[in-house]
Amino acid sequence: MVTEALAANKPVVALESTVIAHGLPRPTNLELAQRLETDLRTAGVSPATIGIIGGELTVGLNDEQIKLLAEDSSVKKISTRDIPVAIARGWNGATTVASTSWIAHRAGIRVFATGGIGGVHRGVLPDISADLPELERTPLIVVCSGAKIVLDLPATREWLETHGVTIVGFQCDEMPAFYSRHSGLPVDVRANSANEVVEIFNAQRDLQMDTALLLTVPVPPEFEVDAEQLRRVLNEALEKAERQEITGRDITPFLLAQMAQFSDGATLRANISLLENNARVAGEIAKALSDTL
Ligand code: PSU
Ligand code: MN
Repeated sequence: MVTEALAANKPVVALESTVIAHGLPRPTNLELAQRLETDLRTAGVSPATIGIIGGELTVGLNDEQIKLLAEDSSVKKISTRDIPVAIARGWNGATTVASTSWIAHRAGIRVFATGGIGGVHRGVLPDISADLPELERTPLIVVCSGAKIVLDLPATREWLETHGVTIVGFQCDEMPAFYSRHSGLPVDVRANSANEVVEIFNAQRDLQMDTALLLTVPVPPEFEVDAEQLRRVLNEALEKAERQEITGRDITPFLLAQMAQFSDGATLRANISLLENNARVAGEIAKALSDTL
């Protein structure tokens, strides 16, 4: 179905699966994954949730495959470096922003919706998500609510600037900070409509630039987490991660789960709301883009 929609230049939006398998608690994760797909279909857009099933890159997971990734705890978190291993070993894997982008672009998809991208982590050991270099070399529109609040946001913003990734604020001037609408960091340009976003993306393509266009959309105001509460639960989560020496691919899921617990679900509600909203905006962009093809 995704292949047919792409061949006919119909709107398609890619969705990642790490957020389903490792970013949200059960059973919320499965409900959300299904709702994102239903909402996109209702809006006249083909959803393409991406993951790895039995060692096969799968663009447009079916209901049963989404259920598997949501419920089976042996499912691995697959970033770009893990793709060849997952293929060779026949694994089931959930794909991150980095690996989803890599796969989506090669399938001919142009628009991808997620929650918050990875970036430069806080702390002394340089830990930089593979999401960033993938944004540098993959010509996609990535719709997100900025980088995850657990990261070093100024350093992440600088990295994107150095590597030539254009950050477009969707109806905002400030880069959102995932659960918060504010980071104090500017976007490169504001776009007030889907058409304005598409114009910039098409200019990048005409120039044969291979960088992604990072479109940042703030969390809907009614679900934004209060700044003081956010600071408190983030510090608690960071301290706990340090005490338990959590590192590498485990750190992001750990911090998100801890914050949801410490905030009595406030960060989880924000996460769900921004994922739904970003998918909706991505659908609008995909429709505007397919009108220009
Ligand atoms: N957005 C969310 N929840 C998540 C993620 C994004 O709302 O769990 C995932 C994405 O898949 C992203 C990954 O690529 O976290 C980043 O992990 P790391 O920092 O290990 O690269
Ligand atoms: Mn890392």
